[in-house]
Amino acid sequence: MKNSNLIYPFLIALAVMAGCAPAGKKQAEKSEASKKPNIIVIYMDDLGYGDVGAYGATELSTPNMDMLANGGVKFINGYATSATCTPSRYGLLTGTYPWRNKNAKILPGTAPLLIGTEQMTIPKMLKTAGYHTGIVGKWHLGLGTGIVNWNDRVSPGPNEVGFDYAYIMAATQDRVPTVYIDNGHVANLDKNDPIEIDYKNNFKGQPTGKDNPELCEMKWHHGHNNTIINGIPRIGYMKGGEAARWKDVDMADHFLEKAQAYVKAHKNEAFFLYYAMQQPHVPRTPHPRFVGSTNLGPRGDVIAEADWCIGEFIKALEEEGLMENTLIVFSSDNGPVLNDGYYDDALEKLGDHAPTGVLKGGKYSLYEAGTRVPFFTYWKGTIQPKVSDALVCQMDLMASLAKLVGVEEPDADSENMLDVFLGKTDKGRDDLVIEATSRTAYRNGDWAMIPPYKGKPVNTQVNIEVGNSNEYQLFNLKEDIGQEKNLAKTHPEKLEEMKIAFEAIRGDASEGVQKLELH
Ligand code: NG6
Ligand code: CA
Repeated sequence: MKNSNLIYPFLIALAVMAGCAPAGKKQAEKSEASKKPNIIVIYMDDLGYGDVGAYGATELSTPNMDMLANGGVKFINGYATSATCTPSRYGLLTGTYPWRNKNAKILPGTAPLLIGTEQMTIPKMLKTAGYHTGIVGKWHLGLGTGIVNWNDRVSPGPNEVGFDYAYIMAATQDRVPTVYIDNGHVANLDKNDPIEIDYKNNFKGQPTGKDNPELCEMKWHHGHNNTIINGIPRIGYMKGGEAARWKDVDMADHFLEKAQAYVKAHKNEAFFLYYAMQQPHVPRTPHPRFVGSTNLGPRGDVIAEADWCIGEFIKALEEEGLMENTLIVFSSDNGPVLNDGYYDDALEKLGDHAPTGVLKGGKYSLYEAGTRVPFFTYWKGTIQPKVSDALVCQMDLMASLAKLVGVEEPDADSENMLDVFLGKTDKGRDDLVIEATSRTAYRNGDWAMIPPYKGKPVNTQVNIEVGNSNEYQLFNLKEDIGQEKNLAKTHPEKLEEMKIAFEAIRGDASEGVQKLELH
C-alpha cells in the first residue's frame, strides 16, 4: 500500500506529462504563431483618389475609412500596379508587375486561373510563417484550366494559390456567373438546375438586355447587354443555377458576414484576410437602406455602404480584441469611372464631387488617376498617424510582409517597404512602372512619363482621358499634379533620363504592346 501510494502519483504525473507533451508543444507553437500580427487587406473596386473624406471628398462622408486613414499612415503617392482590376490584383497577390504576364488583362468569367499554382503569392508565403489565409469577395483572376464545369468543384482557384479559405465571386458583379463560390463549390447550387456559362453565344430562348430592354430594371449604356439577372443585364450568358444566384442588393452584407465570421473563427491563430469588396464597381446596387444616403446617386450610396461595412468589420475585430495585433492595409484596385456601362445617375448626380480628386484621367488611364489610389495602413498602438508622400505600390506588400513575419523575401518586383508602411520612414520607391490596358508608363521621383501610344486620347465610352498621344508626355507632378503641361519638349534631358530608366525595367517602350509578348 505504502509503495503504491508513492508510485501512483508518480505514475499519474508521468502519464500527465506524456499525455500533455504534444498538446503543450502545440499550445506553445500556437501562442508563438498568434504573437505574429494578423494582416488584413481591404481592397475596394474602382474607388478613386478623391472618393474618401480623408483624401478631400466633401460631398460624401466616409467616417470609417477616414478613421483608418487619419489614424494610420495615409499615403498620397500610393499606387495600384494597374488601372484595371485583374492586373492590379495579380500585382498585389504575386508582387510581380502584371505586364510580365501577357494574359493579365480584364478577364471574362470563364478565363483560366491567371496565377500559376507554382507561383509565389502573399497567402502562400504567409502560410510558410504559420498563417491561416482567407479571401472573401471579388477574385477576378480566373478559375480552372480552360473549360470550367460550374457544377463540380471549380479548380484550380484561390485555394490552389495559397488561400486556406475562399469565399468569392468569380469575376465581377457585372459578369456571369452571378453566384458565390465557397472553396471551389458554387454555394446553394441545386444539382437539378445546373449552371451553364457562355461568353460568346446565348442559350436558346433566353432573354437578353439587347433584345429585351423591357425586362431590364437597370439600363445598359455600352456592353452589358447579355443575360438579364435580377433585372440587370450582364456581360456573358448564363443559364440555370437559379437558387444559387446572388441578390445584388445583399452582396455587401453577405461578404461582410463572411469576413466577420472568418476573423471570429481564426482569432486564436495568426491570420491573413484579403477582404475584396465590390464597391463602387458597376452595377451599383446599394442595399435599400443605403439608397439615397448620399446625394450622388447609387455610386455615392455604395461608397457609403462600403464605408458602413468597414465600420462593422472593425467592430468585429474590436469585439475579439484583435485591433492591437492587426495590421490593416486599405486600397483600391484602380481609379474611378462614372459611366462604366450602365445608366445609373453617376454622372448626372455628380454635383461637386470629384472622384479623381486633383488627378487627371481615371480607370483605364495612364494619367495619375488610373493608378494613384487611396492607400493607407493602420495598426492600433503600433503605427503613429501621419501623412506620407513616399512612393509606394500595392505590389510592395509582398516583400514588406515577408519582412514583417520573418520569412525570406520572394524573388519578385516587390520592394520591401515595411518601414514605410509602418510610418517609420518616408523613403519609398525610387520609381515605378504603371500599366493601363496593356500600355505602360513610368513614374520616377516627381516625374511622370507616358510614351507615345496609338489610339484615341479619350475613351469616349467612359469619357476618360486614357493617355494616348503621338508624342512622349512628361510631367512634373510636384508643380503640375493635374498633368496639364507636357514638358517633354522643354526638358529633353529629363525625358531622355526617364526613357532610359523606364526601358531598363520595361524593355523598349516604342515597341509598346508587342513587347508585352516577350515577357
Ligand atoms: C470592361 C467593362 C466594364 C468593367 C470592366 C472591368 C464593358 C463595355 N466594360 O470591359 O464595365 O466591367 O471591364 O472592370 O463591358 S474591372 O474593375 O474589373 O477591371
Ligand atoms: Ca476595378
